[in-house]
Amino acid sequence: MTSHNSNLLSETKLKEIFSKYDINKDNTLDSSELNSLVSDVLRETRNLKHLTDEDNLLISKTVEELINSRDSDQNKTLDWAEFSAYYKGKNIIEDSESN
Ligand SMILES: [Ca+2]
Ligand SMILES: [Ca+2]
Repeated sequence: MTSHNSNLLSETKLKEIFSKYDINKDNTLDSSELNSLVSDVLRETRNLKHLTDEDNLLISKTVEELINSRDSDQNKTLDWAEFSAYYKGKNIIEDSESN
């Protein structure tokens, strides 16, 4: 049994998340794809069933900030390199202690 003190997901798992939310499979996450990712993360981490207007506002703000700060090539989407750099810099997803 191995336990990690770090909350970081493995790169494999992170890649799974990336492709799961990459709905149109263009290998980048656009703002609407990021929106559903951030929504799910928020729901999971706060154990929410429904998101309030306030939550949705927070989500779109987060997505906007994400793109503004992490979109190095400024094409308004986050590719894998941009996304993983973001994740490593700022832990948005907590490890769910899955076995
Ligand atoms: Ca996409
Ligand atoms: Ca980009």
